Amino acid sequence: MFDKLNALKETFNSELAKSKSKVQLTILKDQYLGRKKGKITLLMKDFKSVPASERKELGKALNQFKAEVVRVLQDAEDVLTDQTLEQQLSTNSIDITLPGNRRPLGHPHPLALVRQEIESIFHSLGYSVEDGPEIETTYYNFEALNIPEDHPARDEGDTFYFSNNLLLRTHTSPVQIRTMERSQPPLRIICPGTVYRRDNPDATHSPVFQQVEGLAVDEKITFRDFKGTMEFFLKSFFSEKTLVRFRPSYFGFTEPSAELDISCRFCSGSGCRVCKMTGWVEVFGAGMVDPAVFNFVGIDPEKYNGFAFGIGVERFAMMKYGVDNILNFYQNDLRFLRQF
Ligand code: 2NM
Repeated sequence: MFDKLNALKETFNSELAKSKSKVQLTILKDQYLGRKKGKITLLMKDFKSVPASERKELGKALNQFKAEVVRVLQDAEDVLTDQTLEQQLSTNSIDITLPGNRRPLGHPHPLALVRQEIESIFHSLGYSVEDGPEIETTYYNFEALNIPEDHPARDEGDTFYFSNNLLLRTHTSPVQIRTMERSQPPLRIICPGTVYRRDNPDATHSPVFQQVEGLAVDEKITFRDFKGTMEFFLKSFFSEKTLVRFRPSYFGFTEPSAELDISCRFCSGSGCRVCKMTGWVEVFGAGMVDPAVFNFVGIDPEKYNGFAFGIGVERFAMMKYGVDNILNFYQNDLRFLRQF
């Protein structure tokens, strides 16, 4: 028996030396330690035939050899695991000091930037922001604004109608009407939002565009308050040296009404292509709220008055950033958008 054991030790050692892979190690393990036909297992089964005098010593030797085989096979497997890992690291050569791939971070759209700046200036004057529906009734979009039934602004060719009395709002004025209906003065609000008009798209027209309309209602608001607020706003938005001019105009919902011009920012008033050699550029329309509007919303026109204005966000963004085509804001071309 001892001879068999010694012979087995030798063959095991030589076979172990030849095992160069995990698969080979697994086969070797099975050959020696397998539950049914393993060489050591079989030797242990033969134990019964060993004379009693030899049993103790042989048993000890057998157990030692079995433990040795288990340990040596595990060691050999560990060595192979380390080698494989090192090999992978050296051939794949991952440089863990390289910076990671950063996800591109978004940023506000230029129209959002301009809207936020307009909001922030009026916020500093005590105005708050009001919101309302983009689908409106003819009552809120026209009627309550003193725009008569036969006014061209109501025309099907200018307005997107869903039905006789349902439409996409053509300005954010209905938000001001709704606010005046549910609250009494003093009121200082601005209404930013998307509006819709049936215009063919070109360099200065988009059928979908953004407005910030504003409204102040209180006792004894004067035309001077109106002018001062508009001048403060335009100087804050463009620059301190901006000159502001009020030209008489007409809107159904304001009386008197004005178109506001600023001195041309591109030629400082000396005349260029942008201001068509006039030195002035039209920026928006405004006026003192017509008493008829107050009557629609249940505000007493004998006690209160106020002013209102309607700013086109795209127009402001084009002037501020020198953009010559409004459609740039709606084409989502990243080469354009990344500049802001
Ligand atoms: C403009 C010009 C002038 C305006 C008037 C009102 C309201 F609801 F108070 F009557 N909201 N917006 C207004 C006045 C809008 O846009 C060019």
